[in-house]
Amino acid sequence: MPTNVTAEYLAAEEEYHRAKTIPEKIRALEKMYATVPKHKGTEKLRLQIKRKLSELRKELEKQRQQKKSGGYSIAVKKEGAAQIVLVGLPNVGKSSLLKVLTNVDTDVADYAFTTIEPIPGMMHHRNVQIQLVEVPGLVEGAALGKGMGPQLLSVVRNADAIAIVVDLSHDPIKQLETLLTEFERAGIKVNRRRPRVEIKRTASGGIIINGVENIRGDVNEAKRMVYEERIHSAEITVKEPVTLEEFADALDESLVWKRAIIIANKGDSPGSKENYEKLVKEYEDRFKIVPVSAKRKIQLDRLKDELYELAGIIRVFTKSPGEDPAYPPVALRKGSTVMDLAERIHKDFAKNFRYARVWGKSVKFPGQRVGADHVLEDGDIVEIHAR
Ligand SMILES: Nc1nc2c(ncn2[C@@H]2O[C@H](COP(=O)(O)OP(=O)(O)OP(=O)(O)O)[C@@H](O)[C@H]2O)c(=O)[nH]1
Ligand SMILES: [Mg+2]
Repeated sequence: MPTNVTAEYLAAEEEYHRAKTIPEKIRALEKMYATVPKHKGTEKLRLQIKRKLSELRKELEKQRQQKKSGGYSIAVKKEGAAQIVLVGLPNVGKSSLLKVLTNVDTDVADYAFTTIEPIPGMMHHRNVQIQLVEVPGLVEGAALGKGMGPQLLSVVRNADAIAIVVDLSHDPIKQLETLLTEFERAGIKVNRRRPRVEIKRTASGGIIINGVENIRGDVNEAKRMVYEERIHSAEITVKEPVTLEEFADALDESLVWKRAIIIANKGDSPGSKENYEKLVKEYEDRFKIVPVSAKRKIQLDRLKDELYELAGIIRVFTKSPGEDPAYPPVALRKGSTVMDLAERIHKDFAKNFRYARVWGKSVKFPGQRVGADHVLEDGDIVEIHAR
């Protein structure tokens, strides 16, 4: 135990030892993490706290899965080229946005919890259909079990990207802090890049770490973390400089990494200008912030453009042998494969797939023959050959 910790830290630690429930333990550990001085001498301690937090998060999720009676789930089936969730505190204007961006007619009212289940709607923009899903208002403690919190956050975990909605008639910083805390508690990393550490599990051979020089810290500690994750045989490649904390994040398979923007709504209300400026000052490095008014329909075209960007759409053209590419192109998410395309066109196509020929940025030469796992790029032309 480092001797140079603060009184606040010691109080949090005592709280942790007194804590009985998992949520109480998590809250105490979060305080410990926030109050431990950040320097080399406390690195191990910080890693231990993070590890404990991660374990408790998984335990909480396990308990929830076991309790879930009757298979009740509020998952929203994905439709369109991508699914983006609209999340925020209650009453910030999520339904109002859904109404002006999609064809969905849903209830809007000036009180919290008007919406009590996720509501999907389809946004058409630049010839692409993007699914928007309003997630009922999140509150502090949602991830720790408050209300429907855990189910709501699992809808967020499943989405392709996140649009965080804040209300500019109130302090947006507080709203954002609450939401980011709940995301963190739910293992959702927003606008953080997954550290480039590749883990290939192997049947035998123990742990091999390539690129150890990229680990900014004690390599033995890194190895210990691998064993603690119950990985006994794997080839791990550290492709960029990482701290031990980043290395731990890369190993933690319970984390999800999502792209997000902030929709700053109610830009028409008194005090919104000052609140917007505060928000920009604090968060513009990490988030694209789009000020709008759902009520007065201000800046909605720009918002649609930003949501389209967020969705990470590529368009690919399909063609039959000996013919020109077909129009319109098919919209897919970045990172989609030839098989994703085949599935979108027809399930028989996917089932009877043999190979494809591709022209465009994703291949070395025109008409190159590729397999089902080939990753496509924007503007590619694809000829699928099936039985
Ligand atoms: N001034 C102003 N009010 C807005 C705007 N957008 C929504 N509102 C009002 O804010 C209140 C809440 O709007 P909703 O769209 O129901 O908000 P919500 O986030 O879906 O609320 P819950 O579903 O209860 O969490 C309503 O009274 C809306 O009229 C806006 O751009 N400007
Ligand atoms: Mg609503």
